[in-house]
Amino acid sequence: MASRKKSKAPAASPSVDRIAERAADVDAMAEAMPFNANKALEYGLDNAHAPQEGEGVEPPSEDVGASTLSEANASDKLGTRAGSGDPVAVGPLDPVRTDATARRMTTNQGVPVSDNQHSLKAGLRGPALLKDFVLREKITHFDHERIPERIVHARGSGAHGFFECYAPLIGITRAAPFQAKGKITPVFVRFSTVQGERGSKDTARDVRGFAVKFYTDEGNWDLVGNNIPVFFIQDAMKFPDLVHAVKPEPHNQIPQAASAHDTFWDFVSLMPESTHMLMWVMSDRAIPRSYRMMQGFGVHTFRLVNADGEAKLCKFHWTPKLGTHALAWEEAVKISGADPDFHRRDLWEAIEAGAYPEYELGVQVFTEEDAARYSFDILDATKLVPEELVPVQPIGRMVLNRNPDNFFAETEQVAFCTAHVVPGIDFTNDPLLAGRIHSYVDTQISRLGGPNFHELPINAPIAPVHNNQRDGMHRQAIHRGRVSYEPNSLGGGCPFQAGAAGFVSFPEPVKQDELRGHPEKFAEHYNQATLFFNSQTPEEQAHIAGAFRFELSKVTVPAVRTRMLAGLVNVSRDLAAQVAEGLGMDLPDAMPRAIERVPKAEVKASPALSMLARPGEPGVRSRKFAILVADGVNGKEVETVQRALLDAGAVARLMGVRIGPCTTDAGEMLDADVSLENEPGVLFDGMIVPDGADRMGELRKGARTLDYLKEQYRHCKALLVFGDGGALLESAGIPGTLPDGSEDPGLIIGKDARSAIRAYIEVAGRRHWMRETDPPRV
Ligand code: HDE
Repeated sequence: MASRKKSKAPAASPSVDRIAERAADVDAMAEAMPFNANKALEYGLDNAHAPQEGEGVEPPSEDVGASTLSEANASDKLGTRAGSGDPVAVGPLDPVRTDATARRMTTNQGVPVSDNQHSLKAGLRGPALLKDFVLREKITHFDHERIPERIVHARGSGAHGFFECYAPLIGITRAAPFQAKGKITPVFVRFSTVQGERGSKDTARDVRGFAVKFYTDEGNWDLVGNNIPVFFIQDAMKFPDLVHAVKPEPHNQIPQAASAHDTFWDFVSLMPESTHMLMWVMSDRAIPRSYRMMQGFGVHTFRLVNADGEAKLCKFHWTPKLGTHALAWEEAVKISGADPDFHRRDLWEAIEAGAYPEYELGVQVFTEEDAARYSFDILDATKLVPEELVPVQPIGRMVLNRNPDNFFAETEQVAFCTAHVVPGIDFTNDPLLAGRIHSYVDTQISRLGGPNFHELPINAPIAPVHNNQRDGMHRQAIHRGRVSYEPNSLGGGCPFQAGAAGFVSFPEPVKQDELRGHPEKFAEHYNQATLFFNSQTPEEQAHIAGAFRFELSKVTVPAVRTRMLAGLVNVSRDLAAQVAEGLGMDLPDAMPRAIERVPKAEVKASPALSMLARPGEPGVRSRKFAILVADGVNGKEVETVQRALLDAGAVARLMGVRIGPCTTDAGEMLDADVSLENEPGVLFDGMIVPDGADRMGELRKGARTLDYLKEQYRHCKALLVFGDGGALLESAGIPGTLPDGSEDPGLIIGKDARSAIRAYIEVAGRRHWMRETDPPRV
């Protein structure tokens, strides 16, 4: 009430009768509003530009806002009167967190359950009885445990954390998280794949969702982005078609979590604006090593608006502190069998171990006038703004420091909506964004069973919620009082509109014909696809060519392959030729362009687009290594290596033929916590093979070890091999040098354990792609 414009209602005349007293108070309050003073404020341009705070009267007594005078009669259930005035889910999650430690079991009605092992029967061998409400409640609840999965982004993992602002951005935006240096805003983040179903593998070639819910003190702001800064299509109208094309084909539901099939490539090859996005999706961006090692982007151009209503345009970027890193494609395929939860587990374990993922938030800020000069349209979501044109300014950092207590209640029920913006953040006219503003709220209504999904604890803001919306499925709040409309005088005019303190849409002038279409600049489809391809290192370019070859080789209709190749000719003749060669096809003519005069791109190469230009912090913090052990292993080497890895912040697991104890050459006991069988080598960033005799000597030469070494080598990971390491690598068929004959920095033959592991740690945090040949040598 503090900021509200108040007029005081005349004091009600004293009365012994509370009903009469209340009636008098209500009447006095209504009388204090002889007319609707807010009404005149509803009209005129000035008021529309600067909405006024609502007027109302302060109630003369607490009773006037009550639903009933009997509210004073408290009980264990009722509690007291109006409480804080805010619904229980608003604010910290503590009041809704439930813990059964040392508690007895009850039904959902709180009735203690005497026996949770048997259904009620007529005699020990008799029929089960319908009146067994305990069984029926349990089974009925179970029957309804599942809710519809997300139509896209069904597979995901979430974490809590915080955002910290580096410096106030008051001149640029009034958005709450950016108002003071060091200001902390709680966040919940959900990472996801797009195509696959809820139980699908994590390591599919796919775009990753990067959705952040900021619980700001001015309400929730959801930045629902991806790990790729552009999108397949330019207009929301095409989204259902895109999704139908990429999802498993409808007749046989094949393939799961994969774009390598006819309908996807049929669609995108007819939709040349997808080409830029396809370059990213065929790059290693689509097979990240970890959610902790990928960038995030808001994709659309947004607006930042300051307290004076001045706006600038903006693109949002998340940059991981650990750098951007990818898996090798073959490795991703193997991981999907060995551990379909690879990314989920990685995120969970890192947070449990205190290796909190951290990302810097950056913005590219530019004006409408700047944008008008660009060769591309900033409302076209298939285009990015090159960093060489507008640099990214860091504005804060996000740290993910808490795993959810319950996957379903939090990660599954979290409802991100692009419509959730706060004062200071606004939309632009990006036609893709416009569709999203509608779609996300709409989808939650069916997914979460009604319009009250904002009351689920994970979705409720920390800012107070008051409005006149009522009822609907699963309503949690019990609203006090009889007023649920505005204007009112019976509720003292409350809740009153916030005026300029509220969300005021940026008043973008509009004077256009209503029509369906896109501006000319949207018709240019290849400049930035070429920019992306040309900005990649040769290794990255080779991976892109390999990915197109793989995906198109799964397309069974030759005409679709040809059509796609024709599009690629417009990106890079060289790329198209490599793919054609890989498919055993002739290079077709270039696909006709949708635009006659191609605008000249202002940037020809953007090193910032290469993942390899973003290695992040050096070292191996939070990376996962296996040290091979068996009876007779050199215990000193194991100890030195393990200690050094742990000191470097890495995870070092002892990998045996089976889990359990083994004895070192010095007779000490080691406990292998993973086995060659239960955690295949693909799940590790590197493997170390110590020296040893006995079983260790045999194990070193065994087929499984040699396979692992080969795999590690093929996936370009660093190897550290002790003892007669050279011979061991040779028996695995591993070449001692890179294809160009130079030394392979990722192959270390250890003599002195201390210096060997030091050298290994220097090179083990990245991949040694220079090793690759196509086809692979090993
Ligand atoms: Fe989404 N998208 N999308 N999307 N999207 C959904 O919302 C949609 C788009 C993104 O972890 C759905 O709650 C339309 C772009 C993420 O819960 C749905 C259009 C970008 C997530 C939906 C797009 C995204 C979603 C499915 C084109 C990157 C997961 C379930 C107009 C900027 C959020 C849901 C989470 C989820 C619609 C395009 C990112 C159906 C109509 C572009 C990260 O509402």
